[in-house]
Amino acid sequence: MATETTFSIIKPNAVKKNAIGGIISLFEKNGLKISAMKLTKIEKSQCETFYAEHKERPFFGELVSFMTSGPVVLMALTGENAVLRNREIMGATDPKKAAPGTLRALYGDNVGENAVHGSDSAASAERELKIFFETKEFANK
Ligand code: 3AN
Repeated sequence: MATETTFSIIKPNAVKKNAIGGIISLFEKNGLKISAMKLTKIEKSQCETFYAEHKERPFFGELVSFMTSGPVVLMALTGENAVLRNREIMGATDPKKAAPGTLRALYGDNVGENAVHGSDSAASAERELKIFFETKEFANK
């Protein structure tokens, strides 16, 4: 399996409840390396670009307003099979359906405020990393 890099966001609800350390710790324990990271607030227009595929969904406005409501942590995660591994660590979108011990079960509040985002494919990861990070050279040693 090749080493790859995926994109992750620690969402505003998780930052607010002091869960940054707990979340990063679980990534590291599961073999993913933080290869880029920033704590910032996302601009509305950038957030709309990021979630463009959900533009027609009824929750789009709510999603953008939540994601821009407070600081988030943007990360590149690098490791073997990183896209899939990150999805497994996060658990199902709805925290009520997420397996015990996954990030969304541990820190999610509801389907919108579900603590973390993770790219759903290698192509999405590439697109999303490009939106938030200038470099393509993520440290993976
Ligand atoms: P995932 O993030 O697991 O790939 P998607 O792609 O179905 O899940 O959802 C994209 C984003 O939209 C997620 N961050 C999630 O929080 C939000 N979302 C999904 N369904 C709802 C909903 N019914 N109400 C509010 N937000 C939602």
